Amino acid sequence: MVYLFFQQRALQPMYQASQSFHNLQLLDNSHKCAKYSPMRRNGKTKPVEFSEVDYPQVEYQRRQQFWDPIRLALFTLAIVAIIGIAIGIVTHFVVEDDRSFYYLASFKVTNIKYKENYGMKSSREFIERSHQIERMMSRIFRRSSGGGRFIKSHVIRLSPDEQGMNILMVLMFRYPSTDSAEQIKKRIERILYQSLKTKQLPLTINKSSFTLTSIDSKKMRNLLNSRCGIRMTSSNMPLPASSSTERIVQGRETAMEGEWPWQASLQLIGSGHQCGASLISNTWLLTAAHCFRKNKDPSQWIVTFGTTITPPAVQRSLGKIILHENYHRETNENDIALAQLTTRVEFSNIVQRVCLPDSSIKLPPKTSVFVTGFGSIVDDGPTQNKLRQARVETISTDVCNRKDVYDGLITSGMLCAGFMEGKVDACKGDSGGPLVYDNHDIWYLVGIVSWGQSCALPKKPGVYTRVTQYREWIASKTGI
Ligand code: 4AZ
Repeated sequence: MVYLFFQQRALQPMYQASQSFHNLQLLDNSHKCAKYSPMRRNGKTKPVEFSEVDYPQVEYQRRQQFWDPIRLALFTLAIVAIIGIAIGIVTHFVVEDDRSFYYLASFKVTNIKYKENYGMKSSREFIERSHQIERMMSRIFRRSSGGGRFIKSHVIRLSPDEQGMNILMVLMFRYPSTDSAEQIKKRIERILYQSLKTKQLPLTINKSSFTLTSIDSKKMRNLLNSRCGIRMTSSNMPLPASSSTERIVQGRETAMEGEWPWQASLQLIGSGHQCGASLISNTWLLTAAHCFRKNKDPSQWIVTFGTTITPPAVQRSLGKIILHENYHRETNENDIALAQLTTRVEFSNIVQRVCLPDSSIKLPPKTSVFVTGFGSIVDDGPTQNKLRQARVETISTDVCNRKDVYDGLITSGMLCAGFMEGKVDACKGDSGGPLVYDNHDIWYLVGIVSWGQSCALPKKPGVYTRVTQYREWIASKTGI
């Protein structure tokens, strides 16, 4: 195919030249042809005249001149080079195509004592310890010779052991699809054992306890599903942290399916989208209490997941609505509610739960957080069919309570986020939806869109329900 294409292109100009400029060429070359011509009249050289019958003969001679040995050699060389490059490209994309390899690693660490809170995945102790282990794995594999092959690791479980504690984690790599899982396993073990010998690692790993098992992507996803707040692309790759967006008012449409897999849309049958909500387990959603002002009857509501309202990726009905007992519509205090699905949703790359933060977690002012929703992009505008996202920053309660801002209306159960200059904000229809914080690629629900004076006005940032304040209330109603 490649060869034919080249040949056609190489010969085309020659034919064109000889055919289009037939007459002109014959006149132009007349002095050269005359030299060899036997036709002389009156001792004078006459221009050679060719009849149509002579033409193929001339063309043949011209071709013979063109294909002298050097040209022929160069042409053959070029063809061979092109075939070589084509084979290289095909090999690269077909044979050398990389694919993901997943492993379950289990090992003992002997220099750390197990703490009871390690059993709770949302505890600060579990989070900090798992980050330390994941960072260590990253150091081991990223700095090794095949460093670019390591994608990431996730701790699945920390459990007690007489010598310290047991760690169970998944490791993800990308290698050429032609490599076997066994070959890669040997490579991984070699890198790890080498690091145990030569690197100063913060954790003492008992080498003889180390086991590595190759697992498929389904098993890997099931294992990761035991953890919240993880985003994956459809090809089972972890999604990178969102790129910052400068400008749900002045935000952008969400780029990818699965970017905000906990986002839900709460819809009143017959009236469409009303509010956002966040998935916190297979059956529970967290949202704002004010979303149910119009209607508290669960049978009148449906819930959808996915980046568009129509068509939805997944749809469920509601079985139960629990409003906070102390929700006050006049002051917006305790603007939080739970909604339970009639049937559970299975976690996938598109539907996933967000992590609830430990009640002790505090975000300093100006921390980057993301708000997402199907709300309007201008005050009093229509609902958006495509999910939108915006990066905003946390604002301290002291600043938010200033006379020129919200003049003391912000209570301990509220959190302000946005920008003092306005411009980027949640708006009508985003209510009940998530404000999330990324901690080492694990996403935490830190706020619920609650209220604000209009949208995106200067000195009137968005006000969110402070989720950490309601951690015990959520646990008391759901057991989560
Ligand atoms: C609303 O009406 C609403 N700018 C939500 C968020 C904000 C204002 C109003 C914050 O649902």
